[in-house]
This record gives sequence, structure tokens and C-alpha cells, in this order.
Amino acid sequence: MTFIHDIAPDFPLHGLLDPQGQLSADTPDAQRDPALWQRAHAHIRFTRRFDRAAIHLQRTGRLGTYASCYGQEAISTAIGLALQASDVFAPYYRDQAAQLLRGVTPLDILRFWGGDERGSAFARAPEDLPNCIPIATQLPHAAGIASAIKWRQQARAVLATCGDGATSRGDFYEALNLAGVWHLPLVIVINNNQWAISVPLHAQTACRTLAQKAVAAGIPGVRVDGNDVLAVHAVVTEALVRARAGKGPTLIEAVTWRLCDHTTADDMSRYADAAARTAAEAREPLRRLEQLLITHHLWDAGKAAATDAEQEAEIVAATDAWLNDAPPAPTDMFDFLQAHLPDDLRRQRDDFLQRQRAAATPTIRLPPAQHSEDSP
Ligand SMILES: Cc1ncc(C[n+]2csc(CCOP(=O)(O)OP(=O)(O)O)c2C)c(N)n1
Ligand SMILES: [Mg+2]
Repeated sequence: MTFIHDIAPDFPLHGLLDPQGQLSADTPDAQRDPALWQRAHAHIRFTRRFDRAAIHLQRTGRLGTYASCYGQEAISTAIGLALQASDVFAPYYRDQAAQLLRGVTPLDILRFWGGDERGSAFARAPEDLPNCIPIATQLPHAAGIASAIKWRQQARAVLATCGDGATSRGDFYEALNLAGVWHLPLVIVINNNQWAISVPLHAQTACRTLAQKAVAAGIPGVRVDGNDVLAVHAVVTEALVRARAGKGPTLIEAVTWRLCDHTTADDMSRYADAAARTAAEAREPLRRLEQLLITHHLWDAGKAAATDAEQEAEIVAATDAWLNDAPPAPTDMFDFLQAHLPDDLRRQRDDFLQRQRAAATPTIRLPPAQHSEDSP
């Protein structure tokens, strides 16, 4: 008898840049390009700086709940660098790095986490989906977009992201199955940060890897070191090239560790082992990239100071723009909901406007009418 476990295919962890900043001998030419290293490095630094500023705004009561991406920036940065402008990106809530590379602005992101609908109306990435908070619902949407692209015979790909916890949801399996059976130009990248809020991966699934979930959908599944921006860039680029060329979908599991609280509403010290966190910190993505640049004389204290000043100025400008932002129109909650409001919501909107106008018109308040107990 052969047990299914014995024949489960193996999913090795792909890597190019190790935690000491050593580049593997089999690194493809595209990932040997110092311009790519510098771009990725500058962007991870920028995203990290922006992330800190957003947490600071939340901690001082000037931003709503915020989901940090600290320690996981390499995955999203590689995605942003691998996507072409004509592709479609369906993010989840830890994809600040890719969104910034797609032309979503820091102000857009602050507006989003501040509860302002204008933060999802990206001027420079109009076809990308807005940030997705409901777990995994972006994945069937992405499969739908991919099927439209296939129907129109366009050489474009859709890339959707999700977390490890999201892979337990029906939406994940449905999207994957549809992508397989319809051979869709869809790439799904899982940010496996080992946690779904306080639920560790081993309590989430009995699977040894998340990449192997591709097997049931009949599509390729790839496992990559999510702290290695060059390896993620290589596997995502390859999957996107395949998708655009009509060669079907890919599932990518990018393995990392959530070095931050789930959101600013969480305190991971209550459930995460401090030693495991320290071990994970040693494998974070920025230091190894910095080491690679130093080895090739592309990074030094002077460059750091100049970049720091430039990035700080950009973030201060975005923060100021957010703090001085004109308030959104209250009708935004209707107007950003659906392209064509159904009648009941249209009536609610009209009613809301009427009440608002009435509230704004000063009225003389009369004392309540006197009436006897038995009046109708
Ligand atoms: C449909 C749905 N169920 C539950 C939640 C509450 N929730 C928010 S984040 C989260 C955990 C998600 O974990 P994972 O997919 O691993 O992503 P991560 O936050 O770790 O990046 C849950 C259960 C939600 N937002 N949507
Ligand atoms: Mg997770």
C-alpha cells in the first residue's frame, strides 16, 4: 500500500541571496543586475520608513488601525518590480510595498487606513483592485479578471496576494481550481508569515507546505524564501511571463515571518515566542541586501545619509498632506460602494442629504406641545 504522504511531491525552498548576503552561483542574469538590487534596497527602506510613520500616526491617535508589513517587504517589493503596468494587481492589506511601486501614493494608503474612501481611488493604478480586508475574497475576483483577460486574448497577467491563513478559506480553493481548469493568466502569491493573527501555521493546516495546495488544482506550485527579494523576483517574473504567454496559472508560497504585531490592535508578545521572533529577525530581508551592496561597493554611510534625508522628506510631506487633508464628503460611503446605486441605497443617500441639510439649517426650537394623557 502506498500512502498519499509518500507520493506527495517535494517543494524545495528556492533562494538566491542567503542571510549573509551571499549570491548563489546559479543566480540568473536578470537578478545579477546591480540596478535591480539598488532599486529593491531603496524601496524596502522606503516602505519600512513609511510603515514606521504610519504606526506612529496610529499610536498618536491620528490614523485608524494599521497593518504593518515590517519584515515582509521583500515579497511585496519583488512583486511590484516584476509586474508590468498593463498587468492587474489584486492586493491584500500587507502589500504597501507593491502598491507604492504601482503608483499608489503614501497619501492614498494613509487615507485608506484613516477610513477615507478616496484612498482606494488610485489615480495611477486605476485597474488595480483596492486593498482587501475580507480574507481571500480578492482571489475569486482576481480569477474573474483573469478570465476576462483570457477572453479578450490580451497578453496580460493578474497577480493576487494573500496570507497563509487565507489558504484555509473556500475562496482560495475556488479561485485556484478555476484558474487551473480554465488555464487562467493568474499568479497567486502567498505571504506565509507563519501567523494568522494569533493562530500559528501548524494550527492552521496539516500540509507540510502551502505550495503543495497547487497540486489539487493541477497547476505549478513554487516555494521561495520570502526574505530573499531576488529569489521572489525571479519566481514571480517567471510565473508572470508564463501567464502573459497563455501558459496558465502558478501558485507561489513565499516563506517569511511576521516580525510585527498583526495590526496596531494586536499585541503579539501575548502569544509569540520571543526566541522564535529573534531567530526570524536574523533572516529579515533588508540586511542581506545591504550586505550585497556593501560587498559590491554600492552602499556606504554617505549614500545612506543622502537616501535617508530624501526619503524622510517624502514621508513628512505625505504625513502633512494627510494631517491637512480636506475631510471626505459623507456621501462617499454611498458613492464608492457601487457604480450604479440600487434604488434603496439611492433613497438612503437622498434621505441622508436631506437630514444633513436640515441639520445645517438653524431652526427655532419650540417647547413640546402640551397635551392631555388621553390625546390620540
Ligand atoms: C472573511 C474574514 N474572516 C475573518 C477576518 C478576520 N481576520 C483579519 S486578518 C485575519 C488573519 C489572516 O491571516 P493571514 O491570511 O495569514 O494574513 P496575515 O494577516 O498573516 O498577513 C483574520 C482571520 C477577516 N478579515 N475576513
Ligand atoms: Mg499570515
